[in-house]
Amino acid sequence: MQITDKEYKNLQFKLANIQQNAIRNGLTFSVIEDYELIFKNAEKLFKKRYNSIVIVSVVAAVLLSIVFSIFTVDIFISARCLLPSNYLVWEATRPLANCSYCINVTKPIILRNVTRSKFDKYAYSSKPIIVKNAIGHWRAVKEFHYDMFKKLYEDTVGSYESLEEGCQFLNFKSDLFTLREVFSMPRERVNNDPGQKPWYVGWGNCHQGILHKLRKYYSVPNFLPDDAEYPATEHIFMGYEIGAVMHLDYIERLMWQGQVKGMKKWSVAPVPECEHVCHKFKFYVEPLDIVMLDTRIWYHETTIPKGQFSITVQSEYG
Ligand SMILES: O=C(O)CCC(=O)C(=O)O
Ligand SMILES: [Fe+2]
Repeated sequence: MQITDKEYKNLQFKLANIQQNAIRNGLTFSVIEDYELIFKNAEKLFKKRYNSIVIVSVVAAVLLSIVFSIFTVDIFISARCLLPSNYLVWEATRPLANCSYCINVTKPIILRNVTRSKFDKYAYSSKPIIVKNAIGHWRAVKEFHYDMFKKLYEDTVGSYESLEEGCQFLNFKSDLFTLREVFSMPRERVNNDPGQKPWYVGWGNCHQGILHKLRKYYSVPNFLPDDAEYPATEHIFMGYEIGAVMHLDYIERLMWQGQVKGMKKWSVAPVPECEHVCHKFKFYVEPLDIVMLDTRIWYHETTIPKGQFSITVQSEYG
């Protein structure tokens, strides 16, 4: 049972009155002591209530900080906005992984000259895979540049608007919040000249006109399984140094990524329930490689080595 401040004050006032009347009417101290006992009990009740206020405040503070951390984690972790709005809740409630996908895996499987039938046994293994020299035939390798994307977006009506209407723009840790800002940077920053802040961004090519044009520069790897399904759009990631912080992706399929330009360092780690049997490790993806990773169960973080400018085309299969 708890009493309010007001009730406590009232009780105190009434008890004080009774006590004074009692003394005035010549009542003995033992009766007064009884009243004092009631007082003390009332005080205890008040303290109890005070304690519960403290407990409630502490719980509220903890909850608020969780909400705050979820919010900030959301900002920093979102590698693709396909993530749930509440990353920590999703991570805490996702089904536990069967660790066979990472047992004895300490580096990616390296494949060369891969055909669909050769790739078949790896396709859904969820093991990290690099296919070397897989995109040398893409026009993107020669023609993807910052200026090429800038021109394409500036010349296409509704291109920027498509990114404001549900298409994904990811600034990772850069201070650039729209593609318009990315394509308005001073030349020194574009080139990451000494003293400039490095930048790294990604976006979905959802505008139909842009998608149609960009798909002429690359193609879905032809060794992916016959029956695989693909999303309706791809993502472009480009920039210097920064990369993505450690995260899991909330996506439907496995990830593939063509490394069009520059090198990218990947740090991957198993999910916590597999940490006792699996290991984290790092690897580099070189220009013309395709990397495949089940980003739903491999934590991953990326960085672009200093001096490199990375451009990748990224999508999913499954
Ligand atoms: O390529 C990157 O820098 C990050 C990619 C990523 O997080 C992903 O493909 O899921
Ligand atoms: Fe990711």
